[in-house]
Amino acid sequence: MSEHQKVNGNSKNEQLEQFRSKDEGHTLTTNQGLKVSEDEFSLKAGDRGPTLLEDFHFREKMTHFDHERIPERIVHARGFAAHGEFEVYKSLKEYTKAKFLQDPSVKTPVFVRFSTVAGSRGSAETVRDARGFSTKFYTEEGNYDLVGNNMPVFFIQDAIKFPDLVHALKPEPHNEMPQAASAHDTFWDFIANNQESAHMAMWLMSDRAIPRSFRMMEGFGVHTFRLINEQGKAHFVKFHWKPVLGVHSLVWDEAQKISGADPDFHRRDLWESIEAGNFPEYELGIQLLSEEDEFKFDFDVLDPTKLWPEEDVPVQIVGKMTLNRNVDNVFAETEQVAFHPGHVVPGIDFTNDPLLQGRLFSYTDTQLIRLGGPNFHELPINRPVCPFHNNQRDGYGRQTINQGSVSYHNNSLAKNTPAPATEAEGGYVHYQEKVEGRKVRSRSKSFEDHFSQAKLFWNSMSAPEQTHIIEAYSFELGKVKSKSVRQQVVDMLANVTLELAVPVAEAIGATPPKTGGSEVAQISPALSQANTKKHPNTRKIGVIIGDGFDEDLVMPVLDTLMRAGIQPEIISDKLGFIKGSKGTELEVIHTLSTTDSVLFDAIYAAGGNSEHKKFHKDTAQFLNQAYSHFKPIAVTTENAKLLETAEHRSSPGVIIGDGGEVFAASLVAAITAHRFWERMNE
Ligand code: HDE
Repeated sequence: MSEHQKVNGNSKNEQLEQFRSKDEGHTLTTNQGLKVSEDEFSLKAGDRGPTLLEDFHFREKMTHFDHERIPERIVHARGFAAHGEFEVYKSLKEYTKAKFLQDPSVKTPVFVRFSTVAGSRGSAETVRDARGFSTKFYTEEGNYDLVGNNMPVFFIQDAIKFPDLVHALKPEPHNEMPQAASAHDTFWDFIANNQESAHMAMWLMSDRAIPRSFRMMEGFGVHTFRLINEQGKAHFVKFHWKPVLGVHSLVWDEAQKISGADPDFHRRDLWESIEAGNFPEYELGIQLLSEEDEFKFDFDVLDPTKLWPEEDVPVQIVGKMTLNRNVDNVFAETEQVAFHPGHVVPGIDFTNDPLLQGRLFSYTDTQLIRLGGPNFHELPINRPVCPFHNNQRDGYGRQTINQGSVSYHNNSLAKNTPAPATEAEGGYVHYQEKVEGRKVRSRSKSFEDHFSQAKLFWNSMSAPEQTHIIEAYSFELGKVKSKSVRQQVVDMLANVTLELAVPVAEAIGATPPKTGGSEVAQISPALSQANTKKHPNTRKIGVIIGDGFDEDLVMPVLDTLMRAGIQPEIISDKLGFIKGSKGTELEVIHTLSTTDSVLFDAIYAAGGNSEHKKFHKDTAQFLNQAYSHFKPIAVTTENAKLLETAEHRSSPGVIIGDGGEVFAASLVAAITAHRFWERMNE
C-alpha cells in the first residue's frame, strides 16, 4: 500500500516503511543495480544458437527464482495476517508490570496471523480444524507473542507427544491423503489411544472448527501463564480474545462447498473487511487466579486439556485490539513472521504446564530451519521496535553491521557493555517459583481425568450444536476404514456420554455401548455459540436481479440493508449494468456462475428478467441452497414460486413480499438472527 495513512503514530509501521520498495515506474536493474537493456531474450550465440553461460542477468534471475520457496510451517502452514493496534482499557498495574498493559492512552502495534493447523500452504481454508490465532505485540520493552488457538484446550498434556499427534493428523505418509482433514484412520487411532485428547476432540467436532470468519472467532492462550506485578506478586492467568462481532460458524455442508467455491474464503473475508474499513476488533479478556487458589479445582490448572469455566472464574475484559491494515507482501510479512510463546516481557511469565514448557524449545528451533538461520529476528516483520543490543554475531543473512571489536561479556574494553539491566531498570527476571522433585517421566495423577470437561462441553451445547457434533463424529469416523479404530473411538465416547456415543455408533456401523458416561452435570453457558452476540453489520447478502427489475422492490431494501451495515452484492446472469423499469442502473458484481450461494450470509431474489433460461433455475438453486444452510432468504412475491415447497415458503427466516419498509426491516432482523435452526426438524 502506498497510502500508508498510519505511518505516523504507529512505531512498527514507521519501522517497516524503511524496508518498503515500490518498483513501479523504475528502470529494471539487476540486484547489483546494473540497468538491464533486455529482459525477454537470453544471451545467445546467434538468433538460433545456444544460451551463453556469460548471461549474468539470466543466471541471476533464474537462480533467484529457483530459490523462491522456503519450507512451509510443519503445522499452521496456511495462514493470513494483518496489522493493527492494541489498547488497554484501564491499567493492569495491580497484576502486572508489563508496560503495554499500564496506560490506556498507549496504542501498541500488533501483527496477527490466523491459520489452519493441518493443511499445507495451498489448502482450503474452511476445513474442519483448529485455527491458530497468534499476536505479536511490538512493545517498548520488546516483542510479546501470544501464540494461541481458537479453542481453549489442546489434544495432549505433554510436549513430547506433539510429533506423534501431528504425524497422526497430517496426511498419511504412504499416499499423502487426505489433505487438511482429520477424517482418516491415523488421526482417530491417535485419539482413541491417547484419551487425554477426548476434550479437544469434542471442540474439533463442534462448530468452533468451522468458523464463519477469522473476525468471528475467539482466541485463547490455552496455557496457564503468570502475571507478575511490580511488587513481585504473581497471579495465574488465562488469556482470551473475544471478537466484538460474536463467535459464528459455518455449517458443515456449506464449509465443504466453500472449499471448492472459494478456497481463500477466510483470507478474502479478512482482507476485504480491512480494505472496506470494517476493522476486525477483539477484546482481550483475562481470567485471574491467585496462587493460593492453585489447588481449588477438581482439575489441575497446569493441565492444557482443561479450561477454567467462565462462570467459576469470570473473564475480565481489559483491552481491545483492532486490525486496521493489510500486509503489503504476504511472503515478507505473513510467511516470514516468527512467533514464539517464549517472547515475553517483564510482568508476564510461564508456568510448569508441560505442553508450554516444550513449546518454549520448539519455536526457535523451527524458525532456524524455516527461515534459514539464526538472524530471523532481523527480518523487518520480526524486528522489535525498541533497540536491541547483545554479543550475538554473524550467521547466514546477517544484516546488522555491529561496530567495534568487542563481542563478549565480561569485558573492559567496552566498559563491560552491552550490560544487563537490573530488574528496576527493566531487566527480565524470571519468577522465582520454588520447585523441588525427583527426575521422573510420568503424568501427574491430577492430570488423569480426561472426560469430565468433555462432558461439561457436551452439556453446554444447544440442541443444534449437539446434533452438529454427532454429525461431525459420524462423518469423520465414517471415513475411517479400520472397524477396530471406529469401535475404539465409540468406546472412548462412551466415557463422555452415551447421548453422543450411541447415535455415532449407529451411524458408523459400530456396536453401541450400553453403559458409561461421565456423571458431570455442570453446564457452562459461555461455551455455547447460541449465547454469543449477533450483529447484522458486515454480513453479506447476494441480491439476484435481472433486467427490468422493479425499483420499488430493490432500491429501498438496498438502502435499509446498507444502513444496517449489511453488504449487498448484486448478482445477475452477466457482468455490466442491469436496468430497472424506471431506468435505474445497477452494477453487477458477480454472475450466477462466478459466485455461489454458499459465499453469502443471505440471498434476496429481487426480481427482473433475463433472456437466459437458466436465470430462474440458478436463482432457485441459490435460494434453496441458502435455505438448506438455515440462512435468511428473501423473495419478491413473484419469485416465491422459486422456493421448493409450501413449507419453505412459511418457514422462519423466509421473507416474501413487496420490498416495502416492513419487508426490509424483517430482512435485517433475519440477517441479525443469522441462522434458523428450526428448519433442522423439517
Ligand atoms: Fe504450536 N507450533 N506447538 N501450538 N503453534 C508452531 O512454530 C508446537 C501448540 C500455534 O502463525 C510451529 O513457527 C509444539 C498449542 C500457532 O506462525 C512449531 C506444541 C498452541 C502456530 C510449533 C505446540 C499452538 C504454531 C510451526 C506442543 C495453541 C502458528 C511453525 C508442545 C496455544 C504460528 C512455527 C504462526 C506453530 C510447535 C502446541 C499454536 C513447530 C511443540 C497448544 C498459532 O514450532
